[in-house]
Amino acid sequence: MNREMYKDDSPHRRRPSKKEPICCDQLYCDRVYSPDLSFAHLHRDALVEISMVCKGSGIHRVLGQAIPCEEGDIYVVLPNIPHAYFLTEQGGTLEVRRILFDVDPWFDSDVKNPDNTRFCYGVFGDNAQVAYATLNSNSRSDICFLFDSIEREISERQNEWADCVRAYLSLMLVTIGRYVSSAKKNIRSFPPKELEIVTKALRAIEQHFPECSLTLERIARTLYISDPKLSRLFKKITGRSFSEYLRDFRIEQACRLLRETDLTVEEIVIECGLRDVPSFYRNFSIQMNTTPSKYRELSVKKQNINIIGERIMIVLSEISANLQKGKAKIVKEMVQQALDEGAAPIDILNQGLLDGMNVIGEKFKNNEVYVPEVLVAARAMNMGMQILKPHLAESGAKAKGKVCIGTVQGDLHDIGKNLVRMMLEGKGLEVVDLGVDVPAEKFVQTAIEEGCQVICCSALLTTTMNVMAEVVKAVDAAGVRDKIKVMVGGAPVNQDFCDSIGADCYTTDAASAADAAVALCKSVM
Ligand code: B1M
Repeated sequence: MNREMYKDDSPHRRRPSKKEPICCDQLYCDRVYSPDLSFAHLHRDALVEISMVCKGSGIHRVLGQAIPCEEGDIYVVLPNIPHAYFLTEQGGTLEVRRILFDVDPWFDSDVKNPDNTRFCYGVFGDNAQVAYATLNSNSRSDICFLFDSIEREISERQNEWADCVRAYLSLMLVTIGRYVSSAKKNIRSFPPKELEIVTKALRAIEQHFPECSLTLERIARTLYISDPKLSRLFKKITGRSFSEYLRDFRIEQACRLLRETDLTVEEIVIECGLRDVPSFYRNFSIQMNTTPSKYRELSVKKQNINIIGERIMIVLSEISANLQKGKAKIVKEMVQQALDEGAAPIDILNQGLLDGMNVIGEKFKNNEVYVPEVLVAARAMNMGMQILKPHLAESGAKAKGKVCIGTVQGDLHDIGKNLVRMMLEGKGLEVVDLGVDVPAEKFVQTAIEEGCQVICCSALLTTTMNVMAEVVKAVDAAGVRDKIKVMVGGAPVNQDFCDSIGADCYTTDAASAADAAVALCKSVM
């Protein structure tokens, strides 16, 4: 194994920087997030890599061959195999979770020959250098568990952590091995010597692509082989001729510069060692199906969308933080700001207001905050809701129906109930709000008088839940059971309780309560 190459820290061969490699480069584990572009040049010598596509789809280029990769695909790549993940030009996201490990110190006698696959426990059935499979959801969660365990062992480094990592890794290889036999296919294998030659040629392209004078002949000379031999091997292993590969590589770099810099097309042509501007335009449009300027325009747009997305996330987290501090005025302003910046009302509700309220709830439970803090937070939530409410209503589909809602007798909690009411209104239902501390008879009397199809009962206390049973009994007693349905909800309520009292429907949250109410209204109208 080529340790010198492995230690090369040139930008093309950058080592991910999130965590330091451990124990003599034995093992490295990370997650790679790619916001917009390819993360190329991931290959390393002396390391085996296990990678799993956790999100999105893209291209895994292995030895110049493009393999479409998608969520749930898992790859095991042998040392010395140049490979890289790319987003497809449609964009989107691609998240790949990886473990890189050096088998050398673990399997001392076995790995001098990079074609020796014994340490991978039969993953590479037919001497291939890359094995891959698409995992089903069960095996995916097994593998994710193993990734998590390995990451945890590496970061915590408790006693015997290295042995644990080894054990998890072995288990992972065994699990993957089971699936690879039913995999799509394996990349073909090549004799080590041929592979080494082409790998060196590929690396030379990476390092010297800006030089116009880079030719197959020049590389062949440095590798001490004949031009025809290199040309033949190159085509055999990468599936493309040297000149095609070099051209595509340069175009790829040009794309990167178009996305990441303000360089002019003329400057990019020079930076990438391309022949001239007209041939760049020609090749670019053949390969990318668009012009360089349109490509740049589109990627700027995509970046802006990402930036806006990030800004919205910041505003939402500030809404949550300010709500927790009870800063009602600021919350109100920030809800407006989030709307102005294009945030979806439901996201402002869930990721801003409700997120903050949940934190306060947890703290209240743990005696980290007390009633006054909860009250000011609730007030801030209501102020935010004043701004949000009409927008939630707008974003909901209109549906006809009438319901009454209230918090049951003995219970004064109304934040959740108000939220359910707003979502009901958002769905276009007419809502009669009976407030808090509502006796069973009041629910039924109102429903009959107002012509409601559904009674919505909210309870937050275990001591008041039983009033809901009284509501069901009162509806029965009034002889309107077939015309009026009873819905129940609130933190202590669950489906079992709903069934036990004979109510018609239970939902966990305000949004699903609104959907269910619409369906119930339809069923009795
Ligand atoms: Co009270 N409180 N509280 N409290 N309080 C809880 C509920 C509690 C869990 C706190 C705790 O100990 N961890 C606990 C209840 C324990 C239990 O019975 N299991 C509790 C207690 C004990 C009390 C007092 C008894 C405290 C005391 O005085 N010693 C007292 C009771 C007063 C009374 O009601 N008689 C009391 C008082 C108060 C305040 C007045 C200070 C305040 C209420 C302010 C107000 O509502 N205007 C308050 C608050 C704010 C809470 C917590 C912190 C937050 C509740 C809330 O608004 N959550 C709560 C702790 C917690 O939840 N972690 C707690 C946010 C709200 C959006 O969620 O209401 O669950 P929630 O609504 C959800 C879902 O449940 C669902 O949709 C909503 C979200 O999408 N949903 C439905 C609700 N109704 C639905 C109906 C549906 C469908 C879904 O269909 C019809």
